[in-house]
Amino acid sequence: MACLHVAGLPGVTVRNIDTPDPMRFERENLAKPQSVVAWAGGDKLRRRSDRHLIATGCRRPSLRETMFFDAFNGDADGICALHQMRLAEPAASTLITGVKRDIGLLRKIDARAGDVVLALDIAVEKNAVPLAALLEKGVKVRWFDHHNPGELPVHPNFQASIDTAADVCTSLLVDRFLGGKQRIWAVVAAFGDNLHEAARRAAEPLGLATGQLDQLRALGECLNYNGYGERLEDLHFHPALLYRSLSAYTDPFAFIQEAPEFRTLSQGYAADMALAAVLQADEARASGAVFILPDAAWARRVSGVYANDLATANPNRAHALLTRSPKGHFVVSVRAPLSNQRGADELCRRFATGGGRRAAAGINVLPEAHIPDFIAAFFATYPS
Ligand SMILES: [Mn+2]
Repeated sequence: MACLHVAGLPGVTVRNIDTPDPMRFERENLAKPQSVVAWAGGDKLRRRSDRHLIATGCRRPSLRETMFFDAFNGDADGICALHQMRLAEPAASTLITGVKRDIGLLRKIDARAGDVVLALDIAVEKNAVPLAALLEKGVKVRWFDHHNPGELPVHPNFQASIDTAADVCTSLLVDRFLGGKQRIWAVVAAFGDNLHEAARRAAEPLGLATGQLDQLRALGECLNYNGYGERLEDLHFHPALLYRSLSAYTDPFAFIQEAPEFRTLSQGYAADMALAAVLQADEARASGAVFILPDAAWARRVSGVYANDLATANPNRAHALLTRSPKGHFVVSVRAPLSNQRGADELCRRFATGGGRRAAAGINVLPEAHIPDFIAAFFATYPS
């Protein structure tokens, strides 16, 4: 048994600290702000950021409160997946997100044993190294995703719901997990991921009017549109802020009616799409078309949603959009034909920074000199 005087808390003595070296324990733990600081016998003593000590029952030797980290793709699917989860399981969490293509999010998480990470709509494969480190540290990780995961870790702290079927998105997987409790947000996300049929199928039990479905589609497209850009500065809203604003609404129609974010996004979307509509294909065949977009923020924002639009308008044709980055390379979005949703991931994975899904994939950095190789590979994947 050791006695310990709590630094900075005059008169408070904690007894029964179950540690072989109480002085070291004090040094390492009591100086830390805003953490659980001591665990004494059967009682856990917590120090809130200043001078409150609260005794509570303690079942495990945790020295601080559990922290929750939500790592989510900054597009419609990621945002709506998180919204569904946090409506069902509210928690104060740290948000980790970025532009849609910024999916190496786990390396930004500083978690400790007992903390909980929720990862949504980001590929396991692109986070394999930090994921393994978190699991080994004793962090619990829950994962929902529909991108090609590579090899999945087998670990008692890892729980995954991954389905790469072409008509599934992460929000639909979360919807499955929640038994349809927040279905309407899964519908928004499916529209955002350009899965119109899946969105309408998921919406059937909700008995919505056609006009309402059109509104949900517009919302999904706007949230998705906001995720595209090379840097956060290209975006209208940081995806974490957009999520925070959205998370105040349980009803998407109220968000559409009231939120200034929706107005900004729908106006920006219309303006950017008007600029895209006058682009000519660089190379167009019956089986596929390649567009090259200029180095402009509007082009970086609109490329993904314009690719979806082209795919919907020409369901038998594959599409590739190459957007010039300010750094000189090209960022590539590929959409398989809607009538034959395959090949996009394999095509993109042949290039060093490529990845994605069978129906929709991309390459983050395509050097200009590799454009002819890419175009040849594109038409080899989708021959006339
Ligand atoms: Mn998705």
